[in-house]
Amino acid sequence: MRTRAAVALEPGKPLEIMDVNLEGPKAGEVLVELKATGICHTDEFTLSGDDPEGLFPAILGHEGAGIVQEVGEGVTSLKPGDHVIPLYTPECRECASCLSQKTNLCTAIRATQGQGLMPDGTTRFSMLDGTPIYHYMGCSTFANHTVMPEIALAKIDPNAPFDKVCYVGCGVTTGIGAVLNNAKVEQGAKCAVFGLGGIGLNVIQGLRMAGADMIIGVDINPDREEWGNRFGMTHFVNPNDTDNIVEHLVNMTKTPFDQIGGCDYTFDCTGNVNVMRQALEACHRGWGESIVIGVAPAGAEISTRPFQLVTGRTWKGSAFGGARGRTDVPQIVDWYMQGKIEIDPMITHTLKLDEINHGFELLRKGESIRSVVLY
Ligand code: NAD
Ligand code: AHE
Ligand code: ZN
Repeated sequence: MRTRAAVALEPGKPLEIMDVNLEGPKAGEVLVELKATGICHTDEFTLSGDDPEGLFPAILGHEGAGIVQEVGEGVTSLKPGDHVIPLYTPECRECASCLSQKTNLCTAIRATQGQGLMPDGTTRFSMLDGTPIYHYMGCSTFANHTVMPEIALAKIDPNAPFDKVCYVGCGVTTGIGAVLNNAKVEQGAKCAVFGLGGIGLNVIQGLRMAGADMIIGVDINPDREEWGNRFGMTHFVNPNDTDNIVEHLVNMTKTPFDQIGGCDYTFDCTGNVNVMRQALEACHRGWGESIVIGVAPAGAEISTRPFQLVTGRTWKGSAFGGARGRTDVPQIVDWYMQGKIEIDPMITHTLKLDEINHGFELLRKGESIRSVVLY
């Protein structure tokens, strides 16, 4: 079949909107008609050329929602008409990682996914002249239709609005999940969130759910203070207004009883390795944990004095909020439908596919929280 897609032909260039060929689903695969997709900073990261796994030409996008059109041989858990969210972290429930119950990082198809291919080692997308187009993060949601492995689709409430719950496909789950699944933040905790964009604001609403006492937002964009306030932030710091952000946060968290100070949990949602260091060092001596969510460019490395770890701080990472997609994503959609979490106000712009490059511009300029493309 043919479908309409935004194709990343080269790093650093705008996406090109064009008709592309899409082969139907093979065994274990599913054809999905996408109804909406968000634009995440990771799409911009890969488009910029900073992603060591970046391949071109590719159809980017990994934050979608849509309807199953057709299923390949052997698919049992989905049927045409089901509403689904594509998962860049699948859940096969059979691999060593899934069975370990220690991680959400299913390894069933990770190797081919990183090569921009379906699990059988081929691509379903091609240009009209036959040039193959790579898949992206196993999803490629910047196309009106895509083919996905069955294990990488979460079946969701058919009443959930696509234009909102597509955001559960990455940003919402990543932010809330990092708090609940990875950090396991307890009531009364003192926390700092670095970077209040599409991910950081969801960390903030996760911290509100967890009952944190101090939710300190840190961002160089002063407009983000108002955004943080809307979702439960209790304090805001612009690092440009202080000589030493680490000392500043440590002082803010001191009490008459605890003159050591430091955060119980910090979250990096910037992808900047200097910020990751600040986030670690702003943690409380003896127990503070820092969760790295941001994705750093090829070649970037984190550093700190080992003494920071010797004295009890822990550095952790989080992918897709530690969520097991087929199990947890439908539940997060239900939380949204029940009014337990907010999504609507974070979707600042809705665009047509033809306008997708404008969505990237808004993201680069810090003028959007989430732009969503509607098909
Ligand atoms: P975004 O562009 O919406 O937000 C980034 C925010 O960080 C902005 O508000 C920006 O002003 C702020 N910022 C930039 N530099 C800063 C600094 N030095 N100090 C403080 N704040 C700073 O991006 P997003 O969509 O929220 O994504 C955030 C990061 O998370 C990206 O690196 C993205 O690739 C990554 N990400 C990771 C996962 C995961 O599973 N680990 C999932 C989604 C996104
Ligand atoms: N390809 C990059 C790493 C990208 C990365 O870390 N991706 C996150 C999801 S970001 C979503 O917006 C992730 O889940 N990673 C786990 C995985 O298996 O990819 C690089 O540096 O090579
Ligand atoms: Zn993302």
